[in-house]
Amino acid sequence: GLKKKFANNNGGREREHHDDEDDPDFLVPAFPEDTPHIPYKPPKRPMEDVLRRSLDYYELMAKRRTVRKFSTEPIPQEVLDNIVKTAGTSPSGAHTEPWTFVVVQDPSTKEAIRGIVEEEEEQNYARRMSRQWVTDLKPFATNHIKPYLSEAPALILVFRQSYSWRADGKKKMHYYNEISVAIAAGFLLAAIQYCGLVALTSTPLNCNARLRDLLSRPANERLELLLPVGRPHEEATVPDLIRKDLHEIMFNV
Ligand code: IYR
Repeated sequence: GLKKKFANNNGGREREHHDDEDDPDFLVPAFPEDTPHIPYKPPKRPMEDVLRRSLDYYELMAKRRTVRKFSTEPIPQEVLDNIVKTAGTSPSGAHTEPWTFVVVQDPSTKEAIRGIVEEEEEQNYARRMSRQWVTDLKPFATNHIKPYLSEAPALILVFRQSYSWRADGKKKMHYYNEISVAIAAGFLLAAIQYCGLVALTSTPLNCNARLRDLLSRPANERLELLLPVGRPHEEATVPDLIRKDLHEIMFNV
């Protein structure tokens, strides 16, 4: 019952109450209930600095574009480490951190991924996507042939964990895992833009099972995004898109 709910406040690291283990009502938090709360004092910037930084960051992010033709120039491992670390700073439901980033630089694995994605995308374009959907993609000049999957120096595959297993063997629920991974993907794209690289935000339809198997990911993980990352090819072009105006996306009350 309730009185037992938080009887063990050590987060299950040590289990003294062995009698309670079989009791389905015996609950302990996923991490310690006695986690200390510590002061948080980020530097207090003058408001004119806040204004300038808000504009600077907007201008940087407004230059981000999805690129579909990549240079093969390798990315230093440390850069990949840093952008994935940045993605890992994202907020998540109950701090469950429900993401896994698989970074593929190995040429034969990239080829294998390309083979799987091209095979599935051929079916997608031919049958699985609606004719309206395929028509809506015409301005983007995409098709099932994906040279960037072998040419980009790195592919970052973003997996979403809907649950995980605690050290004490209990199933750990990942609350809000979808939005948590979506936010982390936003952090990753922003990190890629800030450091001066480019990416293609792709969502390979129907590739989850085959890519999960190829990369030996467990059953609690699902592929959400596949991001080729690198420098743009010298001949890369992008469609001349226009973004919505502020008054179309913002309403002040
Ligand atoms: N996944 C396919 C199709 C595709 C779908 C959308 I929505 C896009 O914005 C772009 C492509 C592909 O990668 O070609």
